[in-house]
Amino acid sequence: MVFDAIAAAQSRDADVVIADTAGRLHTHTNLMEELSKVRRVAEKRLDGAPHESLIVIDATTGQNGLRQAQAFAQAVELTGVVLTKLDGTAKGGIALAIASELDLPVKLIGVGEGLEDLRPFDPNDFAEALVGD
Ligand SMILES: Nc1nc2c(ncn2[C@@H]2O[C@H](COP(=O)(O)OP(=O)(O)OP(=O)(O)O)[C@@H](O)[C@H]2O)c(=O)[nH]1
Ligand SMILES: [Mg+2]
Repeated sequence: MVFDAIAAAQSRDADVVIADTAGRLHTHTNLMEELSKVRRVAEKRLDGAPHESLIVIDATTGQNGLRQAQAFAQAVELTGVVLTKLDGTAKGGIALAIASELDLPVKLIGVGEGLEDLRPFDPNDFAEALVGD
């Protein structure tokens, strides 16, 4: 499917293809293998693809988020993290563990359910919200 999507995008001269994979538990080996396959298929259709592989982590996730990110990083060579649900009470401290253990940057944050609520990550804002000013 990602193969066809890239082909269609190329024939329409599109700049970006976003492949949104279905959520899965990192403990499900066959589904993690499927994820690696999506990556290999994209690579086969277009040199250098996928240019980004982002894992979406809910800010309310505790230490399990680190294990999730580790397993996903092994399956698909992650390039970054999207940290969602920062509009709730969770401050997203798990991002620190992921950044230090896996050397992965947070690239986007989610602060609500609207399209405009997906925003670039600002390290200063994040640090202030985490420890207070
Ligand atoms: N408040 C808030 N809600 C969010 C945020 N991000 C996602 N949601 C909501 O959480 C719910 C699940 O979001 P999805 O984007 O469907 O989650 P998903 O991980 O793609 O789920 P699957 O594709 O089923 O694995 C939806 O109701 C979203 O609107 C966020 O940053 N803040
Ligand atoms: Mg989804």
